[in-house]
Amino acid sequence: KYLGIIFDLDGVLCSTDEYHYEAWKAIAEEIDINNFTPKDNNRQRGVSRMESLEILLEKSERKFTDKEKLILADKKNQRYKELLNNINSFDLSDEVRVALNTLRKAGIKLAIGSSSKNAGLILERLGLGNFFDVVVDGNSITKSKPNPEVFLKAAQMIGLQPSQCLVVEDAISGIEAGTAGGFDTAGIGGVMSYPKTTYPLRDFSQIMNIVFAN
Ligand code: B16
Ligand code: MG
Repeated sequence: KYLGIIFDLDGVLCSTDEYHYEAWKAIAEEIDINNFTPKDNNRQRGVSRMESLEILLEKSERKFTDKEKLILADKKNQRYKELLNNINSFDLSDEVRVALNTLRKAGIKLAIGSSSKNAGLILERLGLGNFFDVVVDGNSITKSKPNPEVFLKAAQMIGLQPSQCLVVEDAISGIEAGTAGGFDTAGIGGVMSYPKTTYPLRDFSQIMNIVFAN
């Protein structure tokens, strides 16, 4: 049934989510928000950079102009990119590497569907620069998750219908996006027990069970 898999990047193939948190926290402190928590950061998973900033600014009394917001988002991205320099191919776990290679050998189409504008850079650093059949990221979409655009575009580019693809996600926004697009979803971490998640993934290698059993 599943001829293609569309992977979210941050929080699924690698844990850049921790770097996002650290970079946002630095921005929060700069504008005197001292109660920015991992829980707030969870709501930023899968949504665009500017929408993530709005989530952070909910904690501030101050109003910010559009220009100030762009400066803050840009600063966050600079800090985030510095942190991304820590990533190398050792950050790709053996479990993920084996699963990706096994699925590839079985002839399954493999795509990335990420909201991040840094997806290309992250894939390069992980040593996956040329691995995927298709990469759709924050640079090629107009609406970020929970809108299904990123996944629909990826499915179209690998030449499959949504019903033939599995979306693998770690974020509520991503499960919502997959569901809205007509995809079955596999949920990692916090979204394992989310009601709309089709398959909970206790570990990454379970993707192979799902794909080969269906
Ligand atoms: P950037 P994903 C998402 O990536 C992150 O989960 C989310 O926290 C971030 O705000 C978004 O990318 C935009 O990232 O600032 O690098 O463009 O999970 O969809 O791979
Ligand atoms: Mg994610």
